[in-house]
Amino acid sequence: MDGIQRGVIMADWQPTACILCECNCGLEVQLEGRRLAKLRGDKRHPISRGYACEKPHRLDHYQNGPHRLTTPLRRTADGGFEEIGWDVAIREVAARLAAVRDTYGGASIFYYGGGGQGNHLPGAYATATRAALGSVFKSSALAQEKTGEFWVADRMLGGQTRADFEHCDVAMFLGKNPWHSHSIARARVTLKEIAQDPARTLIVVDPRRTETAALADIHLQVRPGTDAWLLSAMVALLLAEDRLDHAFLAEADGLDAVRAAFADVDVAACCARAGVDEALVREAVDRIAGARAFASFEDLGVQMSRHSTLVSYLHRLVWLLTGSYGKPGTHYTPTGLVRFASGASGHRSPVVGAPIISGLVPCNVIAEEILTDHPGRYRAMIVEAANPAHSLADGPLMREALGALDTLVVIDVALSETAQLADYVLPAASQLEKAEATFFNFEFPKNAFHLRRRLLEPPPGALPEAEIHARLCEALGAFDDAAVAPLRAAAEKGLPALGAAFMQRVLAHPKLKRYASVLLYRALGPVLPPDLAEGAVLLGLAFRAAMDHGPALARAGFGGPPPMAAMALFQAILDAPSGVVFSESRWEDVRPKTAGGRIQLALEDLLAELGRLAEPDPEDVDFPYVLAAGERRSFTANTIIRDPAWRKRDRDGALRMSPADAARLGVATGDRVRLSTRRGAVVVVVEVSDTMQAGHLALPNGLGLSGRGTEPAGVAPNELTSAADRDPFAGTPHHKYVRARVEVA
Ligand SMILES: Nc1nc2c(c(=O)[nH]1)N[C@H]1C(S)=C(S)[C@@H](COP(=O)(O)OP(=O)(O)OC[C@H]3O[C@@H](n4cnc5c(=O)[nH]c(N)nc54)[C@H](O)[C@@H]3O)O[C@H]1N2
Ligand SMILES: Nc1nc2c(c(=O)[nH]1)N[C@H]1C(S)=C(S)[C@@H](COP(=O)(O)OP(=O)(O)OC[C@H]3O[C@@H](n4cnc5c(=O)[nH]c(N)nc54)[C@H](O)[C@@H]3O)O[C@H]1N2
Ligand code: SF4
Ligand SMILES: [Mo]
Repeated sequence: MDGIQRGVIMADWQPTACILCECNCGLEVQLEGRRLAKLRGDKRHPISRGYACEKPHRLDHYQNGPHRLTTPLRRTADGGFEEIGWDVAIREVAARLAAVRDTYGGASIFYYGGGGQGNHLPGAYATATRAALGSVFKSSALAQEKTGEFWVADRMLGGQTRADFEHCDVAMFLGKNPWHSHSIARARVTLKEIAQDPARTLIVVDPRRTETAALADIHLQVRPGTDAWLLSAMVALLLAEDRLDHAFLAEADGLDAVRAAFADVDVAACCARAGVDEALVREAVDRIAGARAFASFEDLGVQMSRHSTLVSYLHRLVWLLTGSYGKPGTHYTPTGLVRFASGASGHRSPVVGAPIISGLVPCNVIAEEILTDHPGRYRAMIVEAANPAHSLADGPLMREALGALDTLVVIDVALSETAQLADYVLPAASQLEKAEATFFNFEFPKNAFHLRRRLLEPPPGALPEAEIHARLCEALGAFDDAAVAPLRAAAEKGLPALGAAFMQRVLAHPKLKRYASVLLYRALGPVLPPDLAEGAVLLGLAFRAAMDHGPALARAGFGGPPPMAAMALFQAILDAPSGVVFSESRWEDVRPKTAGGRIQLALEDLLAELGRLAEPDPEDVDFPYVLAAGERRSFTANTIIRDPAWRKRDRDGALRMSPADAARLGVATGDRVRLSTRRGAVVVVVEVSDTMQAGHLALPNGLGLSGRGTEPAGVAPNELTSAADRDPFAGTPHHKYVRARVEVA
């Protein structure tokens, strides 16, 4: 019996999932008391199929680290915290936020977060609390990475896209290192398969010879921040040599405008500016244009660098001009359980007037929207499952802004950098102490959803977010027992009765519909198995999915009228501890969802930007290096695990630098240097790495944490970044392009 170890009886392997990146690979865990003693990939998970990287084996540092909070905290007059009971906490938080709402309006209550890499149910329940408070504006990490891409994708194709790397013959990763950062299912297996097959080509665009680049057939080792030039050259070559898929482009508008805009692009000059050999660029273009199926993924290396929104656009031109859309091995719009992003909303933020894309205020303007005497400023904030004091640009400015709020409420498992600034900290049950899930469901044609079951009781004093939001709504008087009682009675009779009561009593009433998530939790939660109670909201989400994606759900076995399909799907989610395939789409149904149903190739505002690329970069003699502030490495996971002891290697998160720069400065691996930018300065340990090009520096993300449960290790990258350093269209930060200087410490 392999279940008996050191005298402790271990339970069987129990299914759960990894929470350290968006892949959420299925895991199996053996518990030893409350310890996550053994972890392995879960072969029954429909997407990861047993795959897991090295990181989750040390997940116990998340579950049982010294950072865990077990009682609500209230700020004291002397600036410290005191422990308070839940009743007091809920009553006071509700009263404080209601007072802000009543004095300044609900629009002054800002919501940030809602989930990280492993937990999206908090955001679903928070919709009810936000409705009760009249909160209008919100944001999350997506508004510092993906909103530029969302905006472009929405205008060109009417929806977000992902790529099918399993079936492509030419793959490209643009500012993306999936060997470490993953984001695609079973990344290392897929990368090796492409690399080892002589009939397939792997192209990597990255200034650093990353682990992924080392596997590539073609590594376009751009100078940092020059992707706009490289991609302009690629598009210009496709046009000049007529390597276009004309049959495909018959369904697209704007080709002539694109042609005209690229007529003057000087390919040789662009390649020179990007620092890449023109012959290699031509070879890459030749492989892409000649591909049977081309799949490509852009990520932070370009989305957090100069011209990021323009690059998202040029990137799409490369794959649309070659017809790489709507065929196996190319690009598609996933059939999600919830709509993940919705492009432009046309709204603007109240103070700065920044564009709100996919409902999210750009992260880089949040501090500016607080630190002002503008009447529309944010005065209170709820932060849930996010750590903006650490993760947003310009840490010092963010801390000042969070400190200037009338009320800051933080819902977290740890006393994070953000929680340390809060007026109230509400301790959440960990992601193994409640049912939890994410909406990072991007697979195609079969797509899967995984509701993980609770494996451990929360410690006394910590509550699941569902319960926290239900209590806050009740304290705010959002609804009363009379609204819940008939739903509860129906739930006790079974799902069909609840479904009917829910449609009739909640969805048909605009006032109650806003509280649907929490009403479902109150009515259905107690009837569900206790390890699935927080999954109640999924019934409502399944209803929406059934309305939006009937045929795809039916192909996966959830047919019939939407209410029937929704209930069958919900039941299947409850019954599948390792996840369930919920939709099956068809490649022939991958069609642009733009207003006219046609692909829009010409985005005039972005085409106009091309002209600006001819301008020379001013030399920056004071800050001659380019710093990538926030690289993904083997043992980084944003700030989800706070104890540096979890990292087997690179505990202090070294600053990577090229051998040439190290020689010039006279430093070696292990030495300390002073790294400064216009915003700040830190002292950091150096790692000399021949994967770096001269003039380029890289710091890992997620380090430099402070406070209870952590020891000093590494530096916080956003002590060095500036909020003003952002994309002119989407407001996303230039974290990968921070001008810097290095001196021997
Ligand atoms: N191990 C680990 N995995 C993670 C995470 C984690 O914290 N740790 N976080 C998850 C999250 S939240 C995200 S968003 C993803 C992000 O995943 P990635 O975007 O892959 O992560 P990064 O390492 O930040 O950046 C990718 C690459 O961009 C390159 N780069 C830097 N500057 C430039 C440039 O100017 N041009 C180009 N073309 N490339 C450039 C870097 O050298 C780096 O290899 O990772 C997820 N996965
Ligand atoms: N300079 C620089 N800055 C960056 C980046 C970069 O590359 N460079 N990357 C950016 C990117 S892509 C991202 S995604 C962000 C990530 O930054 P954030 O979105 O701010 O999130 P995390 O660091 O993942 O913090 C998650 C928080 O959730 C808490 N938590 C964990 N489990 C639970 C739970 O069950 N319930 C609750 N309520 N809380 C929980 C953790 O303790 C932690 O405080 O960082 C961004 N910041
Ligand atoms: S790939 Fe991501 S989700 Fe999968 S095991 Fe690694 S860190 Fe966890
Ligand atoms: Mo991210």
